[in-house]
Amino acid sequence: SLNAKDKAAVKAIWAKVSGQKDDIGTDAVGRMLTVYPQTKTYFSHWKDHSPTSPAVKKHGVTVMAGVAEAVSKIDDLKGGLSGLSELHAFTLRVDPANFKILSHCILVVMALMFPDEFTPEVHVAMDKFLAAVSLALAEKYR
Ligand code: ZNH
Repeated sequence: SLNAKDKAAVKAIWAKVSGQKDDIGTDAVGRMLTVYPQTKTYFSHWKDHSPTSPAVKKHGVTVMAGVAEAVSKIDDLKGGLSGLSELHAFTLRVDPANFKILSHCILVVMALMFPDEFTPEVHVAMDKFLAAVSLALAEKYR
């Protein structure tokens, strides 16, 4: 799980990138739908799944608002994200395997957008953080 050093590294990189979180989210969701097209099934009501579509942008903004909330609740992700976990488990019925896929896309986009900041230390801390977020989001599934 996340140690004090990981948490500090996540907070530090988030302070640098959060101003561009909407762009990170849009690119990450666009890549998720393009690279892993099976993820489109959850968004079958959208007219356009291309990376530049307004629906992709809107959902990118939404997802990164969730990530921002997770950073603010980094000391209690399971408690802090329990409502979001219930939504994904019972209402949206998203297969939790997809959390890993989106996490991967977020990491790729951060590395591309912030190549100098994305050191191996930041990489491992963000990877552990997104895995912990995914675990917290999967908490309510049964
Ligand atoms: Zn999710 C929604 C977050 C992943 C699918 N999301 C959502 C929201 C949020 C989130 C915040 C909103 C809520 C409300 O409204 O209340 N997600 C999130 C996060 C993550 C996620 C943080 C990780 C990291 N999701 C995901 C995935 C998927 C999804 C992977 C699939 C694939 N979500 C979803 C959907 C929705 C959501 C479908 C709904 C949308 C609409 O309605 O529009």
